[in-house]
Amino acid sequence: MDHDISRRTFSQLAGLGALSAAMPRVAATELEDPAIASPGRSFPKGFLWGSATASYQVEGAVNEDGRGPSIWDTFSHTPGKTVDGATGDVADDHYHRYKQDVQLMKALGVKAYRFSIAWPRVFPQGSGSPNPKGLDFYNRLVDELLANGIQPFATLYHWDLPQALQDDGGGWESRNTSEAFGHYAGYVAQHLSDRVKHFFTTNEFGAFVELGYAIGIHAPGLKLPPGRFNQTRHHAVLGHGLAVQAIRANARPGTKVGLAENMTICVPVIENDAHIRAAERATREMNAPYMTVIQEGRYTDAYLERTGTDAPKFTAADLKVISSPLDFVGINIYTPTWVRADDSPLGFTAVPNPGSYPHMASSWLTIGPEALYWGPRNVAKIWKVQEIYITENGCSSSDVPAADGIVYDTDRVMYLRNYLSQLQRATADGVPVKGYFLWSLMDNFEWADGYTNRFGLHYVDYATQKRTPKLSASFYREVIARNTVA
Ligand code: PNW
Repeated sequence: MDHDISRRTFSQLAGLGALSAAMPRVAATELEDPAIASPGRSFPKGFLWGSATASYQVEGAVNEDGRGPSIWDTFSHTPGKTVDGATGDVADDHYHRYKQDVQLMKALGVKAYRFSIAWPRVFPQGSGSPNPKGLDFYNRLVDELLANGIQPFATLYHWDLPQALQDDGGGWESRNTSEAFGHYAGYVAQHLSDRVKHFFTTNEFGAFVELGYAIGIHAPGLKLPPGRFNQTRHHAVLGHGLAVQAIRANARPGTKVGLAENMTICVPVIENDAHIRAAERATREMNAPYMTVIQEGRYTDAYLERTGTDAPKFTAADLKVISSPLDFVGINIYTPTWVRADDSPLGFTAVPNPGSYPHMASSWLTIGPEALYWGPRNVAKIWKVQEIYITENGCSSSDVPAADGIVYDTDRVMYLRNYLSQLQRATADGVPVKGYFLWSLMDNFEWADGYTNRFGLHYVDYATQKRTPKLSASFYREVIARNTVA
């Protein structure tokens, strides 16, 4: 009888406990050490591990210290717009508990924290007089982070537009908002850049413009006709460019600026030359209204043809502002878009997911670890970007605390391990990814989904505001400590 079969038969008869007691131990050096300390799974020295949140999703304290209303206050308080009528009025009460939350980060071992600044705290009306008490919260937060050895990475716009700007001219539909954004960005850079060395202008054009102004499921809840919508897209990227210029004009030397964009991540269906080239072509075309115009300073011919008489109106000067050079690019990556080569004029087709395609708790969050390889790889290849951060990656899970109070989110650990393996592959291939921000530090207000979809490494009991680390927090702590896929 084969030796291995005899072991299995023995284990069936005797049970695993008896097996482990009876069988000779395999030498640790043969099996365990290579798996644990495998240099092939390590990240480059100095790789920056971080976590991320956003103001309206965690802060609460919406009426404190002179904060003005944002479009998300208005939208979430409108009946029927969020699951269970949830709002960010309290959220994680991070505004008052930020010191405790910095300790959560410290326990994880993260060296960087990506947070966002609420525009209506700093300029309650969007423009005009600043509110120093609003900015003070971020002064306190930044000081607390630095005192704990954590680098602050600040996002200037994570969707909480001052309501006054929406009321006056339709928010991002109006060029006034782009200009007000530039002004606000310059003001913040002037006051924080002595300590904040990395700024992101906007978070996810591909979400706030599309979902807010065309699909209507995010604030301000509009479904604009195509011409007005494409003009809104244009004003959003223009706002980004004005902010880049204002930060450069007002910040201390050495301050770096970029953006955090949820690009469509085009992944070749098969890793061969034809499909890899198709995914590169698709990356430019499928991101034409945002990342491509920012990188190339022009809208692609196909985008202008596709939009026809509804194309945005713009000047050459606008394009120059929009494509102001950046120091780094942040990419938020959750899901892949599978792409194949074909004979169409553009030479690619996006392949729809079959009905059986797996997803995490949020139905949009389809699984494809390869996105974390091809996303940064294509950005580096196509636009010669030298410094890339993964500014968001993570997933929702139907987290339920076990009897011992811990959430054993094995599905999130599975998701993260597989995605990080592909990110490690990218760094090993020389793709210049410098850091990774896991979304999210803790469960929080998940926009229209309210508090139903949890993305945190820490479970938040919203009745008590107690934070409890999940299994995934232990996993991430180990990844960081060993700088390898654990
Ligand atoms: C991002 N989609 O949003 C945001 O930057 C975060 O604020 C958010 O909490 C996180 O991802 C998780 O959702 C997205 O429908 C929202 O494809 C929706 C989509 C993608 C990203």
